[in-house]
Amino acid sequence: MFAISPSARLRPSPFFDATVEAGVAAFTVYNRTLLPTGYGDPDAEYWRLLKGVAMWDVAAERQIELYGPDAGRLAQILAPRDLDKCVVGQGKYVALCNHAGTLINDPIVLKLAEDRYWFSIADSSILFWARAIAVERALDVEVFEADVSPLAVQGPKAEDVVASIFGDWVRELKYFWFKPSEIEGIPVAVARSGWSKQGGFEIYLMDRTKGTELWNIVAEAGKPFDIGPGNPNQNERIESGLLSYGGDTDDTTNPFEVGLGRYVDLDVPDYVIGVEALRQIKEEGPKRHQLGCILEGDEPTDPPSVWFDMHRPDGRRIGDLTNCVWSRRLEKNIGFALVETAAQPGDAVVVKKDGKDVPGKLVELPFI
Ligand code: THG
Repeated sequence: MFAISPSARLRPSPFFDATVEAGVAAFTVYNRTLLPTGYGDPDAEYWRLLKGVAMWDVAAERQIELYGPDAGRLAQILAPRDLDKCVVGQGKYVALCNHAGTLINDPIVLKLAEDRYWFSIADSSILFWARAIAVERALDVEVFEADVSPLAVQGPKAEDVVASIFGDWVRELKYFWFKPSEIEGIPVAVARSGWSKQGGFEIYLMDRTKGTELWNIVAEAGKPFDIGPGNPNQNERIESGLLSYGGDTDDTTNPFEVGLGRYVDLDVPDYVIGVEALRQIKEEGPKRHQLGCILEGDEPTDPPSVWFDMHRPDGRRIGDLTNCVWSRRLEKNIGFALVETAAQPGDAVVVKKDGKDVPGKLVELPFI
């Protein structure tokens, strides 16, 4: 294999040393940050998330901060979702779009104060976007990347672990809500969130010099629950139907095509970027939609993560299989189909994969 050369452009995660100590085996690059993708035992990492508790470094989900008198106004201009009733301490999942209604990121928006928001972003450069819009709309707001790094604790036992560190108040947190806190002098915010359907929390580290300390506090508290390291788990998130922006979307994807329509409010004011295009797309009906696809055969295949052409059995191309993983619960290879809307659950398809025609069937999402 090959190594990735360090550079000042490739930012370290505050948890980097701790993940190396924990035996990290692979990284990807996300928001110009190294993101751990495995510790060498994918079976154990999967079942730990399903049955117990896993902790993982998601410092790569960077926080774009909007700070100043017009922060709320800028947040609403950027987000085609009604933020009017969003209160301090609340987070909302947002389908960020450009003027054409094309998805450009899918952040969680956290309201820290009336004049302070974080956009906890997926992998695209929202800093430049938000700054440009702020200037174009003559807003009184600063836009910068806050050096704040989420550490995920996920799985059915995550709540017990996080409650044992911070107290039982974390059990009352609603989904995507968060609260600033402190542990052994380390400033954090504790949120109920995370990129899995197994439940859990994200601890946002606000002092980057304390990454190893925070990692060790969680690892220690998790010991009675058999905690171990994990990663944003592709197998679980595909079974659960969670979207990967940039993984399952391309340069023309709109929110309605990939199941994010339920997070779009079309009655926000016209000044919200993309809303006019989104209304039109909604009226005309999206041209593609996202379904599940179950492939024939029971030989596990896991990434390389590339898109595969998807056809009808008669050879006509209908779209793409945007990912493909082995489902340990279904014991099948599964993936997301991004296909023309005429293609429906139950339809037979053929996937052009590894030089072969692999038969498959379209199904509703989520798989499980
Ligand atoms: N953590 C943080 N920021 C992030 C991500 C993260 N920003 C980008 C990306 N990941 C956001 N993606 C998602 C997508 C879905 C969910 C969480 C993050 C999710 N959705 C639930 C669902 O689909 O059922 C609930 C959504 C709802 O009902 O509002 O959990 O991982 N910090």
